[in-house]
Amino acid sequence: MVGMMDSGSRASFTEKLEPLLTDEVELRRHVEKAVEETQVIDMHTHLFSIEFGKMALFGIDDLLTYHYLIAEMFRSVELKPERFWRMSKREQADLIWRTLFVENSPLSEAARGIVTILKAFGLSTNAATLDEAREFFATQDVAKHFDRVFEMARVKAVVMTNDPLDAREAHVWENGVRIDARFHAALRLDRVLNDWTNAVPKLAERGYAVETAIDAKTVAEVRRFLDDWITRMRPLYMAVSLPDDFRFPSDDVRDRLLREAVLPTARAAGLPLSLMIGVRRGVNPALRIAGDGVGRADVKAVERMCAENPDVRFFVTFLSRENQHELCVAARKFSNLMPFGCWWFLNNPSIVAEITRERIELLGTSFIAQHSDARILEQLIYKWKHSRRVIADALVEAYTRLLASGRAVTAREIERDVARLFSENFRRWVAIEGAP
Ligand code: RAT
Ligand code: ZN
Repeated sequence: MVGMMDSGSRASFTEKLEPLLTDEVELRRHVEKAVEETQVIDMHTHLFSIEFGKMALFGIDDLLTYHYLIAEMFRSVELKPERFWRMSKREQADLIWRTLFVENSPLSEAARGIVTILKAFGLSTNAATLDEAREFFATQDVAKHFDRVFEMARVKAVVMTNDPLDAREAHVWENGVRIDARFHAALRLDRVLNDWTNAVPKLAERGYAVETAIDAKTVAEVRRFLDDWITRMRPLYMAVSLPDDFRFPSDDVRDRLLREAVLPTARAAGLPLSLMIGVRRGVNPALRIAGDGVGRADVKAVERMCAENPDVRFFVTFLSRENQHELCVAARKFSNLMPFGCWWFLNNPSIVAEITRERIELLGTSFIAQHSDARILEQLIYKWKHSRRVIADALVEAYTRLLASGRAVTAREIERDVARLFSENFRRWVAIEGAP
């Protein structure tokens, strides 16, 4: 209990009927409830809806062969990567289970995530084999299972990562298949912006007259490509992951494509651009998808981009812990910059706790607290459960400090704040149903 508050003798903007939460235990209870119950819009995942067929991953074998776990497995077993890649998915999952869950305690965040999922479905968390889990996932009605997972995770919508140059994916879009309304598209530009030489023949195959050397015609054709896919996918934003040495401005192809094709398209279509910065692809190529690393990047690149393009909105996340504070400061300077999520190697309780606290201290509630990056459906359960726990603690701490300074909040204010962090800050920036 922190002192007595002036609860309304003078005119107050907090509604008369809403009690001020002046008791710390009550305050915690309300924050935990709001964080627990508020539905999220998960603004960056690699999930696909059922309509995408085999690209929609779910079940124990996909969960265990998640690349975060593959990387961890290699630390505890003597096995050449080439041998691992020759194994079937089922064999890989068995090996990962044995290595990380039977022969070792699943203490890492990604391993504990599996435990959280198994527990959520009432499955054994310490079985010697995967028989029970396999039987469970194999006997679920897929559509009902998707609904159930969304409900369990309290996720109302997810944003996919959509690569128009992926033939399997393009096929679904081009056939005009009606996609589950909970799955929104994001137009991913990695191939075009990070691998232009290889993108050129792919674009040419699809009827776009582009050349490796960028000229006016090529720029116009890239814009036509983007426009066609915006019409087809109706993405909520365009996105790209960028290396740690990303600079802006810069004297390279990416800079020209950004300036002459991507940014003008973002402006014309009113689409935000999402920048995910600091990944070092293929640090250990033998590990394939599990072989990427991290590097500290230059936040000034984002500041310059935001300054030069005040009419474009940027969602930004950095992969390096060292860049987080600077990102918060940059966001204070540019209202067209929205920091989001604790990405990939940062999505661990200790780091989410730190980043969320520094964001609250510097930005209040004007950021997007988290995204899941889920690749396999049921990961929504663990990633959101774990994040909610840590975000709730950070908020309790912030409100308690505020209370000690002399300002109590109401339950409704807490709900409003959590809604901003979990969906509204995103919703306001994209053309999602219900957006202003
Ligand atoms: O977190 C991940 O799963 C990474 O492999 C990447 O996909 C990353 O999130 C990205 O979107 O590039
Ligand atoms: Zn991702």
